[in-house]
Amino acid sequence: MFETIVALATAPMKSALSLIRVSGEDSFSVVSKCFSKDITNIDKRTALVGEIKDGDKIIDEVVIVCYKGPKSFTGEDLVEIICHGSMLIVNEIIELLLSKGARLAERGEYSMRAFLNQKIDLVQAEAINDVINATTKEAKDLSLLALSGETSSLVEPLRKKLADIISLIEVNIDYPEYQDIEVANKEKIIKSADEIIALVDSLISDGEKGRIIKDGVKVAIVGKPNVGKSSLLNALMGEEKAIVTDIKGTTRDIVEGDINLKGILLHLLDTAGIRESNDKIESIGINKSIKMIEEAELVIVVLDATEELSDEDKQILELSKDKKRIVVYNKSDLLEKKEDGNLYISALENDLDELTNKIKEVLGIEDNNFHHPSLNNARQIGLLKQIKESMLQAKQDSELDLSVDLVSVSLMDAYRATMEILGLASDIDISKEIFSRFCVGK
Ligand SMILES: Nc1nc2c(ncn2[C@@H]2O[C@H](COP(=O)(O)OP(=O)(O)OP(=O)(O)O)[C@@H](O)[C@H]2O)c(=O)[nH]1
Ligand SMILES: [Mg+2]
Repeated sequence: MFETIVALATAPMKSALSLIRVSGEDSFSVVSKCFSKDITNIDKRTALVGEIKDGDKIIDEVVIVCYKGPKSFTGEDLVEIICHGSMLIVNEIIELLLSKGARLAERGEYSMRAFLNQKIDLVQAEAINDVINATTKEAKDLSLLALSGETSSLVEPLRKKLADIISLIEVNIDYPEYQDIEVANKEKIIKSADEIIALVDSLISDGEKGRIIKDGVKVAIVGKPNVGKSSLLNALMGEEKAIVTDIKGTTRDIVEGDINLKGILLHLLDTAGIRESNDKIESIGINKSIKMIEEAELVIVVLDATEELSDEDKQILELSKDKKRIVVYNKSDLLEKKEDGNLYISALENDLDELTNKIKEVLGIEDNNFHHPSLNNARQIGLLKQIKESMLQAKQDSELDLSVDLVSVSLMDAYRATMEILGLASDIDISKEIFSRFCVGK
């Protein structure tokens, strides 16, 4: 059992109402000490109107909702106090609760208790923050799927497949005398490893797309001076964010802006035109541009459609050749003849549809990625990659005819990482799976 904690759940500012949450073993008795009614014996979810009082002094008229554990968010007895939204009142109530035996909650402590009391798994706990921090509707919807537990259920088919192959091997090792048990041969292990790797690959791919929807993507706009990079940033943003002139070297520092492109948050970075320069300030800007090519997840290389490809253009194309990138020919409005296969835009005339479609295509985001759950944060994707590594190892060991004991070690690693996604204990009990392989009556 945990200590009783208290914290303001709503924003610390003046508003119509504020909500203070008290959770823990003694929360009903702590609140009873400063509420006009005794709630210590409440045994089901109950809402009450009353006063918070310090002795005889009324601090505020409030509504309280009592949640009897385990039927509460944290799984413990929990009280929500809805008071008037004045910070004076909020502080007085919290101080009073502290004096009656509660302590201030630490960051994330309510969610941690919900996790420790097994009300939610780790994927759901992580989703709470994601829902709060989402900046697009799409990101919020995706995080809600994780909060509801749908995302966690992606783990079960993976766990099941791993448990199946591990138990098959274990049974063969431990009970060689039984004739009626399926044999764990090399072919079977490799086939099963292949299936698991394919499943993990699709989870990683969906996860990476989900991460883009949730966190957005860093897009660097690069090119030599005067090709229209800043004009492109402004056109995409629909505002005059960056300075545009016909003077080469206008942009010297990075200019940033966020846009929501059909549900995908793009962090746009307009950069200084890349060229040889003796100007100290411009050179610093150019170095930053080169760094941005490395840092960005997507690079838009802007060329001037009215000019031949120059050495500077070639240098920029070389610098970005290993990146996910889109090459655009700007100023197409000045062009009489367009060549097949090139992506033309006009930042000046806001002719950008082909580019925006291409961005979505290059990022690989399809409509279903917005609606399907995915294991999409760095921790989850990292564990999926770990599982894949272990499976590749297991497969390789089998192919080399190494002992099944050794293969089993890698499979166990994969199993542990799978459970870790949900934050579940890594001590593995697959005895149920093992014994389910025996005949009835054995
Ligand atoms: N006709 C035409 N002119 C454009 C277009 N895009 C930009 N320009 C012009 O090209 C010039 C340079 O535009 P900028 O957006 O400042 O170019 P930049 O690439 O940011 O230049 P630096 O910051 O110096 O690297 C300006 O005079 C723009 O008006 C376009 O699509 N069509
Ligand atoms: Mg510029």
